[in-house]
Amino acid sequence: MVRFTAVDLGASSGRVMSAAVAGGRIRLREEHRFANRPVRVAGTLHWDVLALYQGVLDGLRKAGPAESVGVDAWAVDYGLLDGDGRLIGNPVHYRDARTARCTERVDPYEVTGTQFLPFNTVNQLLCERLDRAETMLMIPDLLGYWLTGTIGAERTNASTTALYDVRGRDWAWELIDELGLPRRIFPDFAAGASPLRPDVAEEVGYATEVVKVASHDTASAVVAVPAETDRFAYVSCGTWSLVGVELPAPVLTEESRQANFTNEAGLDGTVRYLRNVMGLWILQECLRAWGGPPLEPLLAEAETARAAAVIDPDDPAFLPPGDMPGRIAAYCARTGQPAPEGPAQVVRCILQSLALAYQRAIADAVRLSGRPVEVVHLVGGGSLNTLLCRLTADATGLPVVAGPVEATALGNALVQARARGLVGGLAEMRELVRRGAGVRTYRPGHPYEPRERG
Ligand code: LFR
Repeated sequence: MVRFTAVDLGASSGRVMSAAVAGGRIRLREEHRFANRPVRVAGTLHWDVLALYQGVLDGLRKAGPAESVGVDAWAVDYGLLDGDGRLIGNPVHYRDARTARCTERVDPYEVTGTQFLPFNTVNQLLCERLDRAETMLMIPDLLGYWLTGTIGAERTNASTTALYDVRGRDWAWELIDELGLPRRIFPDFAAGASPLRPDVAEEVGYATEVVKVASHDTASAVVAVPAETDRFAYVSCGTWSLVGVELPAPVLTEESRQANFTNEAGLDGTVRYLRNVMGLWILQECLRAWGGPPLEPLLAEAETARAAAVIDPDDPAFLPPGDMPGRIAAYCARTGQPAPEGPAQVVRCILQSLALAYQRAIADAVRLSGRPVEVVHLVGGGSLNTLLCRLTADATGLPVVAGPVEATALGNALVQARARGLVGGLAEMRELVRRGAGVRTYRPGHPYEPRERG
């Protein structure tokens, strides 16, 4: 048996998972979970990146020795280092309002293939004073640097900056020049592994190395989609829902730009052709506004609650943290719909609206890419939400295969296993996931088929 450690940082929590690969199977165990609590300081919303790093160290210590470690996290955010390699200030959270002031002045879709999102790295960098900055590191690369002392960029996450040339597979240097951003801050791309710094090895209790995995969490999640053919759509469903297809080459047409589809880099030169749907964030913020009631009873009530209204989850009003039930009511008033009454109806309205947004994104992805789709793979935390899975099957008219829940950590560990020669390309990785993961299939129009594997 060979053990790997997957560090997966999400918008609301960080997780350190052990993955054991043996006998053609992969099994995960959660070793440590810690909250990721953004902090508003003097009006700006920051990530508490040192607390996250501490959580990673605690997790590595608890998990114990492993063949290697991989780090993945959300996209677009970064830390800036000065000439001595020290972090300049705390990274700013992509949900901070600062980018309203500074937005990309050019639209280079044919180069970057990136959808417009107000918080894309490019817009954030245009808000920064960069005179002291020597290096920009995306969050997983920043943590990797602290663990190993080695600086290097990684393509799956770099491709979310809107400063990456998706065909040339390099930073989009001309665009960087055109925007007046300093070339020096964009590090070389690195692959392979680097050993833990000796002081870090001492702190966690063992030496190992950090492998550059597909460090954008969504890229790792797509690696672990248990698809059997290439005719699948995925919904990587957590705080965000990333909805799309996997392609061999980007789609850079004007139609695709207008539909706000992004071409993010996937493993082995694949393209994650997808759209960001606001995701369970809206539900999470409602729960927070209601004082944190348990979700299960609410979901049970929502099963039979009246679907009073439909919202567009991607309305900009739902992006920043805040009073989500109030914003839903305001949206309904604005669009002439009766507002949902009480939490169960609100939950129903959110899930129904998400399922419809998935249907639209999948239909658009199929139309714009020409890739036929026979099944929807719903992975991540949302795959546990039976009602959401059923509504998605009904909205898309396609079977929804839900799971694995921890697709991201699995994808992270699988790339490490490959670095050790334990598994081959994507098809083999997915085969391994199919053998190990419990998945459940939901067919349109049926409550669900209790077909569990694994
Ligand atoms: C999901 C994700 C999305 C990205 C968003 C912001 O966790 O990484 O792919 O668009 O977070 O970084």
